[in-house]
Amino acid sequence: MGTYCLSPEISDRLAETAQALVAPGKGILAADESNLTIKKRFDTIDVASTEENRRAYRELLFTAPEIQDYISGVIMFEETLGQSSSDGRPFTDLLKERGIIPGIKVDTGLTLIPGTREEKATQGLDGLGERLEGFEKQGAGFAKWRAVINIGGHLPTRLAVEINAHALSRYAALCQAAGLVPIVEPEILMTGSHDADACERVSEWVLRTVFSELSAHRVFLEGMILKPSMVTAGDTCPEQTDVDTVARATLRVFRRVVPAAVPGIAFLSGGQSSELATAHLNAMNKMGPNPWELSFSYGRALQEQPLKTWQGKTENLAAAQSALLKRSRCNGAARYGKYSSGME
Ligand code: 5MM
Repeated sequence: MGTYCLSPEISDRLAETAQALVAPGKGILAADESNLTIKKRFDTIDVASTEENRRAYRELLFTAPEIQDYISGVIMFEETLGQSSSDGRPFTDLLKERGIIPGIKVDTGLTLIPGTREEKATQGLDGLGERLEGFEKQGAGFAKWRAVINIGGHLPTRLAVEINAHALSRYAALCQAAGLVPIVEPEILMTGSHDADACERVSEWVLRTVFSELSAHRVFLEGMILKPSMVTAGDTCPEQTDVDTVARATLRVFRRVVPAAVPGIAFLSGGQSSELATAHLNAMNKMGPNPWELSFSYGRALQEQPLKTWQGKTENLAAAQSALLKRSRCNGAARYGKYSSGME
């Protein structure tokens, strides 16, 4: 009964897709900014967040030459999943033709957990089963749901950890029933003055709770991807840790808690600089062998440079695409522990 109630066809497909997402040398481009978030990003380059500008920017990313050598999948926002390139090709088809798996963010954002000090739960479970079936028909091969945990004072509370682990697991089980690989993203925010030890303790606790709930919800581990944050000090902590210390602490936690049946761990960048996110991934892969693939699913750490280069101007398109290719190539090398600052 290795796959619970999934048919062999579905479980084989899930395992195959999960493995393809963390194929050697490749990782995931997180381009699933909601309209509120992409507006914040566009504000930094003085570009209006119109539907056409959002579409044009995503087209720039998805058509960047050669990225298919380093990018296995792209996570999109619902609006983007239904959009097409300027020559009329649906983004889902365009990506598939390039050998890149289209993915979809299915959570609908955060809401305050009553009775807590600003802790959040992720919304989107109502009607999710039907929505997932629709996304699968639209061409998505995987989905993503992000839970957010804060460290600081008495946070996180047990309530916040349990609510979030439960929702992630309900989502993951629903995805697999619809034939989509769930990316399970419990993000422990870097915001705050906590030290790396506090992050390590909370990371272990959160991940243990998540895997216990995933098991209770009969999630097929071979058909999922974990998307966690790394073990770092908070962004305003006076004692920042060096690259090897981050890599060692992160691996210590994951080796204790993440079952070897999970095919891959694809880290988020969480506000780290592009170069540091690459260096951390590289250090962890150098410290292998590990039981799972260690990969990336970066948003800002892949897009910051292309966005800055683009500035909303057609004449900057090729340069912006080169910037994305460069970051993708650096992270592709980090998948083998072969990145060096000289590549910058
Ligand atoms: C694109 O950012 C995602 C969340 O967007 P919304 O807040 O608009 O829903 C986020 O889940 C992202 O996919 C991951 O955190 C990875 O992005 P970073 O920038 O942390 O690598």
